[in-house]
Amino acid sequence: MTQFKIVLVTGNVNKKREVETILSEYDSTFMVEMDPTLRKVEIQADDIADIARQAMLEISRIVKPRKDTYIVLEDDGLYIDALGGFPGPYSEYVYRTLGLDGVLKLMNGVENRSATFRAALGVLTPSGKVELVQGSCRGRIAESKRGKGGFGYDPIFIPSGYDITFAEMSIEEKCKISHRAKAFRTLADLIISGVLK
Ligand code: ITT
Repeated sequence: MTQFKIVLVTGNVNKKREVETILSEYDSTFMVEMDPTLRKVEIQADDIADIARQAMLEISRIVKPRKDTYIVLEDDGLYIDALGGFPGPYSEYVYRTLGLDGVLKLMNGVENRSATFRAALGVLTPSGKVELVQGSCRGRIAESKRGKGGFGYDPIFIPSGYDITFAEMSIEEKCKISHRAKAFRTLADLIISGVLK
């Protein structure tokens, strides 16, 4: 059976750990590695899909496609309904500046705490095409930070159907339902079925 290589373009080792966990569902069909020589250059845009696609187009100019190898980068965003989708494409900047406490402050007294975590994958296929794959996870913003696992916004995001935050879950539990899990499972199925060549 063919083994496919997934080369992640990310500076975030938590993403690699989670992608490995997600793709372990497919036994040893996928091998996951990070390429520290590749950089995700982010344009300013309102849509994480545009950011991911553009960043992969940049990479496709300098990287030679390889047999059975998929180069993948990911742009994520937390979209809070009551804030008109903020921070969305600015999630990384807001995390670094306002931080989780700042986001909780913005949500002080706000009744509608619904939010969606979105992942947009920019993919360079073995035949040199740039494709986009997306996944999302609906949930709500917690009243306070909870849990020690995960990374980023995990301590304040409670996925739908749960009473605990992503940070209170095991990595296996988060990787069953997260935005990343949905996007990477879709990607895996497209690769295995031969749609993404
Ligand atoms: P890259 O090097 O891959 O860009 P990053 O951590 O900067 O890594 P993004 O720009 O895609 O990732 O993510 C935007 C923000 O959302 C950033 O602050 C992340 O920490 C956060 N984030 C992404 N995925 C998350 C997840 O599964 N749980 C919690 N926060 C997440």
